[in-house]
Amino acid sequence: GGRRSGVQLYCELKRRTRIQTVDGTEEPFSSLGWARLVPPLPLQESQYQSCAVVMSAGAVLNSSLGWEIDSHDAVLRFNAAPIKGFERDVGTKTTIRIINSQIVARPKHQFNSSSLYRDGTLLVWDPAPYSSDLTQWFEKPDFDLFSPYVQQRRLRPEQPFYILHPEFIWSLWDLIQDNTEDQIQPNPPSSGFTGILLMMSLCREVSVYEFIPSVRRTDLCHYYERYHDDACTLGAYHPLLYEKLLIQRIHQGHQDQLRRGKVTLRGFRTVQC
Ligand code: NCC
Repeated sequence: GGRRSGVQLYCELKRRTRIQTVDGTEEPFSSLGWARLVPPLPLQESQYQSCAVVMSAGAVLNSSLGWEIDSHDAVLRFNAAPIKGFERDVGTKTTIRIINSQIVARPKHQFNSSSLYRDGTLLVWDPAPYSSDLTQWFEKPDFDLFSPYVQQRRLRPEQPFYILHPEFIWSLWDLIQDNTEDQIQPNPPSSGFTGILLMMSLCREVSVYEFIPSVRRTDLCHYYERYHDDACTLGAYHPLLYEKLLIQRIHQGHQDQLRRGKVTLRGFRTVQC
């Protein structure tokens, strides 16, 4: 895959991005009665006007972006990223939270009891092997997300909670590889990239904060933790650097917006290709 214009790239992303969740229609989930376990309203049917995607990067600290983030109709956050104590920089609203399977499986995150995971819609994903069948994945996920998922659905059926389909995750990886000159590592895209494409599908307009590093760029990994590692921003396991290069190419705003840490993207619904 060679380098193409921003418009061509955008249109390819639009054409190939199809949100898919585990909906209980496929084995082994159909036999287990998951069609009645998953939320009745498909995720794909949510629609928003303006959306903010808030990355967890350390460079969010002292950004004073909170008011701007809150001015969007929907706000997407990731994993264990908190609001409390950081309102000035990250805002106060959470509409959707994407978590990886470590969050639901590892005791240290206290998924069942922590108030972090009570608000809004939850989406969990697990790095299933590329093109593995769902039964193999169900029997041997990277981190066991299935039992906590079932438990949570029974405990709090009113909170929309979905499992992102591995085919959706890997179709995004294919998109990155097909638009990158280098061979990228066969690891799934980061939660951040998945979240951006998800919101481009659900929203008319998307503001992404601190995915493309701003002038505040730092080796502080997360705004909420004293842990320093440049790999958080540039990528080690995830093809993060390549994800960032793609998103930068479809940015709609000015160059100085990028320096402030903001990428503006049009929702797929608003663009005719
Ligand atoms: O760090 P993480 O992601 O939770 O961050 C969410 C998304 O924000 C973007 N990001 C983050 C930090 C940074 N300095 N720059 C950034 O651009 C990325 O797009 C990132 O996806 C994940 O993707 O799920 C990840 O999760 C963590 C970790 O599992 C969770 O935080 C739970 O503790 C991963 N770290 C480890 O497993 C050690 C990380 O690799 C990816």
